[in-house]
Amino acid sequence: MTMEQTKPPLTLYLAAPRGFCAGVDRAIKIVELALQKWGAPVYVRHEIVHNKYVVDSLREQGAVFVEELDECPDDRPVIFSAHGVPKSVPATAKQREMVFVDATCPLVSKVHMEAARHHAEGLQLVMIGHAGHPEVLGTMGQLPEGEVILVETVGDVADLTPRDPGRLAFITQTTLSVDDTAQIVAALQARFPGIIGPAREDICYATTNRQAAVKAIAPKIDALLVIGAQNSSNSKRLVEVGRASGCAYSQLVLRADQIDWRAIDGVRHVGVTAGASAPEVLIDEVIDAFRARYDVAVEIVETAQENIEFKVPRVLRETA
Ligand code: 0CH
Ligand code: SF4
Repeated sequence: MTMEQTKPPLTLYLAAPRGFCAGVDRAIKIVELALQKWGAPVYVRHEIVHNKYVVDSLREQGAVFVEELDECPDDRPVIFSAHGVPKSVPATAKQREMVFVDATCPLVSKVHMEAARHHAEGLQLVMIGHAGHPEVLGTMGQLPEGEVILVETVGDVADLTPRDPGRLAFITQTTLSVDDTAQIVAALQARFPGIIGPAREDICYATTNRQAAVKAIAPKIDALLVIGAQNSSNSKRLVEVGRASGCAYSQLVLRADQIDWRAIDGVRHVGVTAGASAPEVLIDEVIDAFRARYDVAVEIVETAQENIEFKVPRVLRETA
């Protein structure tokens, strides 16, 4: 009997869509093109996207990752991450006459513009999001202090003390749980019936699609692996969606070496997906790790097709 025949059978259900979204693709391209155009080092304020593998490979090509602009010299280009930055950051870069490229996802910038529009109409804003997340800091930082109040949970809605309860609008982080956010929006609308906002929320197409795909595979599987980083909000939400959809074992893994094989021993139906910042090469690595241990059948469960692409900023277009 060959080794191949002794491997136990296992079906891997691959969620589609999974992995890179258009905003992540563009942000990584911006760093690569900046390195081509200006040479190393190119500074990047915050992890361009929340994935150590991506960050390490760009670092090898000459990118230098920092948390704040004051860690960058005046005479080297700096890129702002996909999550967006407070208004003060490009303003300071301009003052210092730095070359900078903003890799904020256009769908995050859209929320920034929504916030500015409501503010111009004299409304105070409520932002649904996670405290301390760079996207939340960037979006809240579009407006003066006190103009955006953060709520994280349904419970927070009861504690809100707005300036004028009749003059409110809401916005959201783009990478939240669709279901949890719907509940917070409902609580806001119940307490402030006149509150203005988007049709549902500002969660982007990629986040929505990846969560829907997890819901579709959940009934078929006994374990879910989400490939993504611990600081990746959208990836963590996929783990929660898996659990809420009935998959008791739902785990985030950065790459194959983090899989707890003992925990899934005996499981024959495993779901695999990846957050918007996880590269496909890490998904392949996970599939290969399963193939080394099991006789694997792969089934793709596709719930949507994505063909969105965002252009890189003009300054890098001819380099592209
Ligand atoms: O999910 P978060 O926002 O933590 O970020 P990520 O993992 O880098 O994914 C890309 C989203 C960037 C901004 O929406
Ligand atoms: Fe843009 Fe959505 Fe991707 Fe964030 S997750 S970078 S908002 S497409």
